[in-house]
Formats: sequence, C-alpha cells, structure tokens
Amino acid sequence: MTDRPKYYITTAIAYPNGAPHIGHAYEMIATDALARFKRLDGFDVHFLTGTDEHGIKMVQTAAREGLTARELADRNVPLFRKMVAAVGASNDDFIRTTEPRHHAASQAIWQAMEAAGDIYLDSYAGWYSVRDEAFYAEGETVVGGDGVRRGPQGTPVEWVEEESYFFRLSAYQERLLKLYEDNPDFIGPDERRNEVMSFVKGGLKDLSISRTTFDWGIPVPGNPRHVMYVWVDALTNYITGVGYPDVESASYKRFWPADLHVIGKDIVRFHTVYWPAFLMSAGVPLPRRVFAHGFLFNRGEKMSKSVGNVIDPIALVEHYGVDQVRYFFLREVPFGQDGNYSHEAIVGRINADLANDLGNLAQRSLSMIAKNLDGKVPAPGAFSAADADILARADGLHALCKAAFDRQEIHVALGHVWSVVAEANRYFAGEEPWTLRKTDPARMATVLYVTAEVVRQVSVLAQPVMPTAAAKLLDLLGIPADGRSFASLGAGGRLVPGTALPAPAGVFPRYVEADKAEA
Ligand code: ME8
Repeated sequence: MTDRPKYYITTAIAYPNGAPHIGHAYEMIATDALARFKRLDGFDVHFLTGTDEHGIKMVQTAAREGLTARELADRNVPLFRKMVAAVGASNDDFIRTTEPRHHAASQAIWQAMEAAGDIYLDSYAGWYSVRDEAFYAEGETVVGGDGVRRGPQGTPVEWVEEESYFFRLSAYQERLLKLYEDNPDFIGPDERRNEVMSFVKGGLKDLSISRTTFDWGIPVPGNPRHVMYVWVDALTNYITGVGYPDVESASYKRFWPADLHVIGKDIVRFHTVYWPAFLMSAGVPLPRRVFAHGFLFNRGEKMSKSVGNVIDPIALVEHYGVDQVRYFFLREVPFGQDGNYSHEAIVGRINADLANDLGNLAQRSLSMIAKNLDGKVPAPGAFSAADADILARADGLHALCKAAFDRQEIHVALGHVWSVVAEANRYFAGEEPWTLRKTDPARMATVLYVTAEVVRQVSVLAQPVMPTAAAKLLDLLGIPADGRSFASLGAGGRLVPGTALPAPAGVFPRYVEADKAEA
C-alpha cells in the first residue's frame, strides 16, 4: 500500500442512446485534466467513467431503431470507448451499468435503504420527462404555446400513473441543508450551491424509485415486477466502481468516499440532493465534492468542410489535434460556465497561444542552443534582476495552478501559465540573445538557459491539459521520464547544464486553412 494520498474522481456516465457528442468529450477532457493534475502532484488517483444503459429513454430510442435496448447499448458503447481513447483520457476503469458487478451494488444499496425504513410501496401519479429521466412537480412544468407541457429543462413531460416504490426523501431535508451548511465545498461552483439550497429549502417530496411499465432495468429485490428508477442505479455506479457492496475490499477502503464527481449543470439535483440522501440512508459516507460544468454550444457557424458541423468529437480531434482541442476547451471556456466553440475560435487559440506564444518561445530558444551551444544545456552565469524575476514567476506557478485546480478553475490555471509564457517572450525579445551572440556569448548562454528553464516548467504544468505535446517539449529539453512530475517544479528541478539535447523540432504547427473557401 502506498503512502501517497488518494484521489477518486468520476465523470457522469453517459446514456449510450446515440453516439457521443461534444458535451461528453468536453466533460471527459476536463475530468481527465483534473485527474492527470492530481497524479502529477503525487496523488494515487482512481478515475472512473462509463455508460448509463437502463431506463425508458434507452427503451424508446431502441424501439425507434428496431432494436432492443441491450442491442442499442452494445452498438453504442464501443463508440463511447473510442471517444474516451480519442480525447486521450487516462481513466482507470470504464463501467457499464449492465454489468453484474453493478447489479449487485444496486441491489445492495436498495436493500440498505429499505432496511433503514426509507422505502415503501404506494402508487405514483405525476409528470415525467423521458429525456431527463426525471419526475417533476406540476408547479415545475409549463404548457407552451404549442400546447406541449414541459419541465424545467425545457423537455416534454408526460403523465405517469403506476404502482411504485418511494424513497422517503422528505425525511432528509434538514440533514441535506446541514450538509450544505457544514460543507460549503460540497457543491461547486457557488451559484449551483445556491440553487440547490433554495430548491431543498422549498421542501422535498418523497421520490418515486421504481417503474412497472417496462422491464429494462435492475429488478427490485423481492419484487421483480418492478425495475429500479434509472437514477437509483445510475448514481450507484460511483460506489460499484470501487467495489461496493464489498466494503472490506482494498479498493473501497482506499478510494471511497469519492473526492470529486464532475457532472454537467443539468444533473445537479440528482447528484447533490438524491445521491447524498440515498447514501445517508444506506449508511455510506458521502462524496466530498460535486462540481457542475456548463454546456458547450456550437456557435452555429459552419466549421471547415472536413469536420462537417462537428457534432462528432472524434472528427474534431482528428482535424485539429487532440492536444489542441483539449487546450482550446479548457482555456476558452471558464470551467463551470457555458461556452461556445467555432472553427474560428479554435484556430485563433491554436495559432496565437500554441504556435506563436509557447511554440515560438521553445523553438527559438532551443534552436539557438542547437546552433550556438553545441546542442547542450548551457551553464548560466550570474543571474540579472530580469533573469531572477522571470525564474521566480515560473517557480511560483505550481502554487497558483494548484490553488486553481483545487477549485476546478482550470482556465484560471492556464491563464497563469500563459501569462508567464507571455512574460518570457517579452524577456527573450528584450534580452536579444541573437545580438549577444556576437557581443557577449556568456550572457547569451545565460538568457538561453533561463528561457529554456521557463519552457521546462511551463511544459511540466501543461501536461494535464496537453499530455502529448508537453511530453514532446520535455523530450526536447532532455528531461527524463522520472523528472516530469510536479516534484520537479521550482528551483529544485532546474535544467542540468551539459545535458545533450535532441535536434529541435516544432511541436505546435500553425493551423493553415486547407481551402479558404471551406472555412
Ligand atoms: O445525464 N455540453 O447522461 P447524458 C456539456 N446518464 N456537457 C453536456 C452537454 C453539452 N452540450 N450535453 C450533455 C446523463 N452534457 C446521465 C448521467 S450520472 C450518474 C448519469 C453532459 O449522456 C451532461 O451534463 O445525458 C452529463 O454530465 C454528461 O454530459 C452525460 O450526459
């Protein structure tokens, strides 16, 4: 057993009722960056993702396509696995809710809630949104001009009346409010916490947690005429993934409770009201934090022809490059808020931030080292005030990034890193090492050393967001594989003079329109 601290992080599990879309890829990329950051920072990370395969939405989509729900899931799950690999995710596990381990966990948590006296049989009559897989109170619905009644997320609702098991959610109002009061970090960002608190303060009704009108789900223990409401089984995936109900298993003891559930803003209520109530009832410790990201929208303009209108995330990464797409989403969209993407915005980031700012800084300093210093890391002379200043800024990045990542403010961390890149470009231009080459070669060597050292720290910190490109930069700087963790940041990990470097190569090509007419 390791003495490193542990970190358990999850994405939502997607409905495989269609192919994965950009929203799924965005959540995967962001969660992956958070997981990689923690690994590089010395944590023993467990990163879980997967698919949510039960429920009426799957049944209805399958019926429209002439398939069973199982066939639909089996057809689409490989597309999700492919997307996960294509965006470079470093997940440790991929759970399908149709797996036997998950049936066992769901039935066990049901039985624990039942033993606590929180489940009873009654009949349900009310509004249900198939698209959201959610029950809504009448007051949460409105009839639009088209005569269609819709729920709070704008999806159509239908009247449902059937025998159903209920969970005594009403009994948890006070305990939930105390949870939010005592743990202000339980829900992020803060505006989501405020919404949840006012929803819970408004009063909670008992929740219908089984269905009898279809059988695509996990049977209710002791009454297989009922299948569990899909959200009871879906949320349980987070404990299945670490070995529940075997609470003595090494993985459960090591990793539960989860440190962070990353989800989208449309499913906050399930994760911050229902889920903690289920866990309290079952006597299972609660996750530490739930963070809701915003939604991504295509700004509507045409993307380049080869990407189509880019609903397919695999086409997007094939076209622009996986590191480029990861950087774009995480830098452009403040994590937690909604954002837009467009061909123009992606190309702007690729050419400005990556090719010009970081790419040129690395390329110019490394090619001068190759040409003038025998391709070896130079030995610096005494540091000037300007050298010391830019090195101090680079040394300060770790603490700034850590603080930002701990709040899931990925965009803020990238902002800090790129402001040091901008400063280093100003430093390089101001020092004019190409002039020093003739007038003061020793000073040139110091300037190139300082610049390469800044590129080293920036590259180490870029790894969570751009794992492949950052690795290439670290290769060019001659940094061994075991010298790339965050332990190497700061003055303790300085470039070693005399290290022979490989021939420099461009890492961030400019994006050039293949055909202006398509753009
Ligand atoms: O909600 N932009 O599955 P899902 C950003 N199975 N994120 C988006 C998005 C968009 N345009 N569209 C969806 C479910 N998402 C449930 C989850 S968890 C126990 C069960 C996000 O396939 C969405 O908010 O509809 C959610 O976090 C994830 O993608 C999966 O959505």
